[in-house]
Amino acid sequence: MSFSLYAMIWNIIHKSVTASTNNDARAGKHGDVFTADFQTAGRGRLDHKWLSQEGENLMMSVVLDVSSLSIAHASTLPLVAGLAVVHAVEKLLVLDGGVWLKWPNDVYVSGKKICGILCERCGDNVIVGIGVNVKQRVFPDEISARATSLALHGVGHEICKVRDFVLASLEDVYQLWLEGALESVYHEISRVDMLKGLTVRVVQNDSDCAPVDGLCGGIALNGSLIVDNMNVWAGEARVFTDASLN
Ligand code: BT5
Repeated sequence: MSFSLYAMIWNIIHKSVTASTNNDARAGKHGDVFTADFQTAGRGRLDHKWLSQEGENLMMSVVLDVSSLSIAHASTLPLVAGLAVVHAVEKLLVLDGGVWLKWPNDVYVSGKKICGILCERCGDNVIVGIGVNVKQRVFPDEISARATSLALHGVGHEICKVRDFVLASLEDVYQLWLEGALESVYHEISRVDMLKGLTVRVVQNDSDCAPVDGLCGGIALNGSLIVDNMNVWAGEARVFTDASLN
């Protein structure tokens, strides 16, 4: 397969059932896109599970070669992927201002999660695993209060259409980001930053580090979350009211 970094050719490899498309993508090369109708062991960050009804949602893992980039540059790819999904969902839902990027890389609509992203480094590549809830209307009890889908917002798109919108957005944002146009990418990230200006608690991934509470100043250019002038690099952020922090 031939490709140029500046004109992506996506190579779609589909399975009906797999353990995790992120596992499949370990054998992939730049531009490969692994998709599945069902994952028997869909994963989120840490030990979290990704739960998705068979044939109802988009599950895909995109392989991108980042070997020519600095570690600092490559480490902001999860946010770029999140922004690409925000742009795609904005187009699919035609909801002005209602689609948000929740640091580090979830996509929310009306306070509920519609997409989760899991980026994993594998040699020269980053595997960008993207789960978007498309047709599912009923979710398992443990996530039903927090999950939403395109269908629950009244749109009945086919999964392959959602895939193509996400890949087109990813190509646009990825190219800007590759060319080093970080300022314009971050201008957009700032526009859709769900936590900016809210009081948050961030439970850090490193369990030796205490949770960080405070006013969120938004996502920094280096990909960290600013909380009370501190940079938090990895963790799970929750929004609190002032009262609940006491
Ligand atoms: C994520 O992790 O949100 C990343 C999810 C990535 C899924 C894709 S699907 C294709 C590829 N293959 C994989 O195996 N994974 C990727 P995290 O931020 O840790 O959030 C996980 C949490 O989201 C879970 O603990 C649940 O609380 C919640 N969750 C699980 N399934 C969900 C769903 N379908 N919709 C909304 N929330 C969900």
